[in-house]
Amino acid sequence: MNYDVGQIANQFQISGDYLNAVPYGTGHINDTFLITCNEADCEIRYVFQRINHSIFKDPPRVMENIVRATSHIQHKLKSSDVSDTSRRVLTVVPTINGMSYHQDPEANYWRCLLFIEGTLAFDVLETPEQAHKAAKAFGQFQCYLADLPEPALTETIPDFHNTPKRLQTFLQVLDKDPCDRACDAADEIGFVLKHASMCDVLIELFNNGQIPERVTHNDTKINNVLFDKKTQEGICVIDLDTVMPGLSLYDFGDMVRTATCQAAEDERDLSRIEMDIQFFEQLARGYTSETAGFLTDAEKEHLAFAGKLITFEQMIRFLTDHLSGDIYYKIHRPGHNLDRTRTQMKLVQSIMDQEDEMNKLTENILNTLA
Ligand code: ADP
Ligand code: GN1
Ligand code: MG
Repeated sequence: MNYDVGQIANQFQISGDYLNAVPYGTGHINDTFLITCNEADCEIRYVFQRINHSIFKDPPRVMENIVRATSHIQHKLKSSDVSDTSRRVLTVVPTINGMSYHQDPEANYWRCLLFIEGTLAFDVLETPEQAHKAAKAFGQFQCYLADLPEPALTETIPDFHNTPKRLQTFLQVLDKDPCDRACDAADEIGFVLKHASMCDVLIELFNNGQIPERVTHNDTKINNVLFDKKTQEGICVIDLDTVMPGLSLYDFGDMVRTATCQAAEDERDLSRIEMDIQFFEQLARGYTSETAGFLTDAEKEHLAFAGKLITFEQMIRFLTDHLSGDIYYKIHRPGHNLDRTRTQMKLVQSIMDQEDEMNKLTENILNTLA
């Protein structure tokens, strides 16, 4: 769809004159644009995003969450001795009316963020050290938000990581098979049915009080952390639409899913899909270096399991969308969600094959920290 982003940019308190807008990033949900403005012959850049309101049903509440979380982190950074605070947390640029979003005449919701210069985002990591740095950034993000004052953040997508509900929805769609696609996905459907019992594990630990609810990011896909080009540090956690109450293990699990595999989420050559234990080790080291002080025993014991569960959950989500006719995730070719399903299935299998080793690793790492 075409949008007059220049017109929308005029609604925000941006500096300089609007020059141009280009589509940006590889996200599956929102529409992201990079805007360039000119002020006294200097380029100033912003990120504009159209919030996908068929997925986020209440964009004003999404923005309220984001403003609360980013203001809290900004406040913490300012009272610490770190430099560069405006590059370490997103800054929401207000509209000319002082709002955090603008609603256009077609009822689309738009937001504007400062573009964080001198950074890179990766869909696939290049080195285990990057996994360490990304996990440290996500761990630190959880720490910063651990004392966010009441009231609780709004649940922007209810039951987002409720894996048993994701399974239920899958079974309902499978039953109807509305696009007659189940016949192409027999192996994948069989895999979900065979391993379905893992879906209940974290929710049961939560219900038993062994795992607490925390403020979590819930979408810790690896391209949601920006790396500083000079220092290589994981400098800023972005894509904050799903920051809300959740389990810390959802965040660690999604890091395992996206940071330990050396191929893209939609890779068709499945021989390239494997959980790389070196990346996993660095991920666990980076994450626990920030969070070991507050994680409960049950959280620590389920780090590897969370990687398996969240990858399985993602497999279920992609497969459900394939069977439903591709209504949730953006697709760029026919069968795209089925390709994505297959990479996730292969990755779950690879995690299962290495789960004992992963558990030994996390235990050793935590022992050395204790
Ligand atoms: P989506 O929800 O579609 O994944 P994101 O908020 O993750 O959208 O943005 C998409 C991409 O745009 C990111 O992966 C990153 O490359 C880039 N990006 C987003 N926000 C910023 C920012 N403030 N500064 C620099 N790059 C950004
Ligand atoms: C979506 O927006 P993006 O691309 O960062 C999705 C995540 C999935 C991910 C799979 C709100 O994330 O939950 O894990 O795709 N976001 C939402 O790539 O559903
Ligand atoms: Mg993103």
